[in-house]
Amino acid sequence: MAEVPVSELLDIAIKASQVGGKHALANKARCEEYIAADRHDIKLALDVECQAKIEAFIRQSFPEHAILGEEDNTSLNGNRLGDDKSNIKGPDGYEWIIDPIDGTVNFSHKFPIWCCSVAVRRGETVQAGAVYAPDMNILYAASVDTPSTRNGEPIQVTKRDKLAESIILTGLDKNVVPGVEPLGFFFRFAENCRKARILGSAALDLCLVAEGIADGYFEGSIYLWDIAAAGLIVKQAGGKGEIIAEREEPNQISYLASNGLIQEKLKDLITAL
Ligand code: LIP
Repeated sequence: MAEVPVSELLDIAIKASQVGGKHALANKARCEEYIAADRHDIKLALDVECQAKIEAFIRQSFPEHAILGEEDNTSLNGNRLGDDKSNIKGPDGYEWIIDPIDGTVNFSHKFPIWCCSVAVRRGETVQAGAVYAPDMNILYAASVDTPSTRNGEPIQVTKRDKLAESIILTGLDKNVVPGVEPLGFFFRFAENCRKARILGSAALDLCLVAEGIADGYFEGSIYLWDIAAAGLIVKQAGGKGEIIAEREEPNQISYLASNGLIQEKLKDLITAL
């Protein structure tokens, strides 16, 4: 497969995240147009629409690349593995990874912490990624060749090395009964760190770590599309991100990221549970 300059991949990732994010923003009045809902999660018509817009945009430049998106299967809890939209994704093939609206529940309730995330990987390595938060007018981006930026300005993780002084972001996984596993982690962070917080968008949580606002992030069950772009943004801002475990569903993982200085201490906290 023809090699694409990383700068070109980054440019398309940024523009694609803006295509998706702007479509959601322009259609905010439709934020309660559900296509599926259960007690703790929803799926909006706009989730699916935004992904279709992003895919069409990427295909204009790279019709042969594979695409994996959260909305490949629109059920809430089904197998979300992307259907094979390209038959030429080999070990060196390119694959775009899309979360059209990360923080769908926030978006639907007009809570401004939501974003559109687009990454592209070659083999196992994410090459470029962009996270666009339209309500706050913030664009985070990074590539393997360039440092992370927020609205074009370079960003850096914090230099805090004490858990006791750190803010840790986490989330309540929609597939785990609230009150059991994720809250165990929340309590452990709350006990041992300055503050534990739950904001509702994993991609933005990670960007806050990259930007040097929060110090760490952990979620016991999250999907590849939530962390693909923002994980690179953390790394290129001087931090560390790693998959702690593969979970039951395809593309479902436990993911830990931090400024790097507290990574091992956080890992000890998590595994101590
Ligand atoms: C959501 C995350 C959130 C996490 C939820 C969910 P969605 O993504 O970003 O932080 O706790 O379980 O995965 O479904 O809004 O794209």
